[in-house]
Amino acid sequence: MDFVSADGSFACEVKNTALWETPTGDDAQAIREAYREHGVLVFRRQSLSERELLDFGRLIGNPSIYAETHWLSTYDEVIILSNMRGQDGEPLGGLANKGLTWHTDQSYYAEPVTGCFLYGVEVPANGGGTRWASLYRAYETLSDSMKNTIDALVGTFSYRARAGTVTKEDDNHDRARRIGETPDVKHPLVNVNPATGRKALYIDPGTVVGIEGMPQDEADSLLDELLAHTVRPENVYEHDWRTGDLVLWDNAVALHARDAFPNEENRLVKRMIIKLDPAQHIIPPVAA
Ligand SMILES: O=C(O)CCC(=O)C(=O)O
Repeated sequence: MDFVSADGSFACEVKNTALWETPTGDDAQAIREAYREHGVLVFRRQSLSERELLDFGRLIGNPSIYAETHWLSTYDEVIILSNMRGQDGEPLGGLANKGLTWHTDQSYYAEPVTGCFLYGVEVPANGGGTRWASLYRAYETLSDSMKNTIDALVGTFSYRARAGTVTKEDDNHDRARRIGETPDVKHPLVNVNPATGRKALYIDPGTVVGIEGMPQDEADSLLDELLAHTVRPENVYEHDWRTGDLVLWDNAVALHARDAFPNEENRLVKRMIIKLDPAQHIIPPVAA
């Protein structure tokens, strides 16, 4: 196995792997460490059944069940994101427009499941790429005075804000119930990796609706400034999907966004969320 920078970015590409044979021993450990260190790992051109995807997921953490159960694939842990429809005309999976803007997953929960896999099964020739921005690098490249300003700040993370207006279609998929069951939660805007001591920014545009003790207009402009700093091109990895690509990321240390693609093109990716080891990874804590 070789670990190299993906496209000169912070993300790490793991070369010379055949993940259908689940890595063991030193190889497994090297993958876990690279994942912890870089936050985004790229494996090009794999050929994985859902069973093999799940087995690889278990090497990284505990594959978990996603809230959107109507997007399920064969295994409860694997969901389908797609614009395609089956022979019965029904959608094969979900494709949220909200994915088009920078975000991180599950920040609105008290205990977010932070690991995530995307596996490309059918990908468009044009568009439909995915971008990641490192929240470690974002923090590390802030000025000392900005670090001092934000080190102890706490944000309010809101599922209601993230979910937006509940439409009738969403209602059918239980979104209104989920909004009711997911109260706003407070997380620090800066978290520390328990194993390495490395600090990462924790922002989620569209979900963080305020900062404790700060007037709304100041909070809004600080959050805008932090986002602009985070997604500067030198801090972003842009993945141009090819069939069989697998990308793993840690939602506590990276933002992501999908690019649009033409309606007439097909895109189907399989997604799995993974509960990560709290001794090795940042699990955003609830702020007191
Ligand atoms: O489909 C993609 O490329 C990104 C999906 C996404 O935004 C997500 O899984 O949260």
